[in-house]
Amino acid sequence: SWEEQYLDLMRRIWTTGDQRVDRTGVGTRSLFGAEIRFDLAGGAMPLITTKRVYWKTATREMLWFLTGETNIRPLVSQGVQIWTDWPLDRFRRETGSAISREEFSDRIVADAEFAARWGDLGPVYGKQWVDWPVYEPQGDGTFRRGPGINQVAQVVDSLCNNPGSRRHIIEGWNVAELPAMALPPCHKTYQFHVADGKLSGLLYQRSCDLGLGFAFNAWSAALLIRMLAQQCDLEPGELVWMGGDVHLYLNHAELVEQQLSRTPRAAPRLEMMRRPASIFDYRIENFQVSGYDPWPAIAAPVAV
Ligand code: DHF
Ligand code: TMP
Repeated sequence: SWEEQYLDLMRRIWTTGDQRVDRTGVGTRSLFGAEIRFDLAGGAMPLITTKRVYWKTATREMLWFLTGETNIRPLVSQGVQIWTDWPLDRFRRETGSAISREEFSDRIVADAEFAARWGDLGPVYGKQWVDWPVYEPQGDGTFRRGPGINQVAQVVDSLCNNPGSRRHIIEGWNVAELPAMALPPCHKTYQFHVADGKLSGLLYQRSCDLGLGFAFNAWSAALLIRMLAQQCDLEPGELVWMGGDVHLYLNHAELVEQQLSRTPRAAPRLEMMRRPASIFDYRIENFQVSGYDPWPAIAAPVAV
């Protein structure tokens, strides 16, 4: 099964991965270059069963990307805290404050001005996906900011009208804007492919936290395929996940041990309850998961 591919990769990295002190100082074991494939036929989804994964949280994050928003406020307002640690870290560093995570996220929700000042991640995924900046030459050696490019809308258009294209790509890696981002994109490139009425998608992830981020990234990539397929009247095909630096943090020993001792269960299915007018009109209540019977959740620290 697909989850066995994932657990095999986890075992291989934990036992033979190259150990180094990474950017965060936590330390990882790492392997370079990996592929995992998942068949989405019949509505099946790559949702890890060897621990409970909060698919609604990951779905809310994906819907947030599609709005083009880069401020964590709409996420935090929905109780989604997966991006809170980075703005919090910056706030503490720049102000010397010892504010707690709870206090910080309460303030992000309560105070719009505070959120505007401290809650933004910079031009990350959402911004690049739906508003990639364009600079138009003015003929006198200067450039003016033109209307941004909506890559997601362009991909919907090309999938519907030119399905055989080899250029269905959504790219997050805007080299010029990397310095302004809280984190350079991890799930940086999505490519789509239509064959036989089926839509497949490939995600290239340059850096993968196999214990924490991966579960979200695999779910979200499949979700994006499902939404695009629905918009273009295609059947879901395959998700091909490719990892560059795939690693396990050294403080995830407990998680690794637990997950490797558990037997995967059947993949759940995702039902989409409505077909919105566009890819940008999905709501959390449009998604329903059935047949998800995971092992218990495993808490693990996130390296900031
Ligand atoms: N940094 C690192 N070191 N690893 C990541 O996976 C990561 N992911 C980012 C940003 N930076 C990162 C964005 N995505 C969690 C999941 C995804 C995510 C960030 C954090 C996370 O903490 N998951 C927990 C709790 C989930 C919840 O709050 O519901 C989990 O157990 O899955
Ligand atoms: P890096 O920028 O130094 O590679 O650190 C980013 C870390 O976050 C790395 O452990 C990978 C992890 N990550 C994911 O696995 N998935 C994600 O979606 C994000 C945003 C980060």
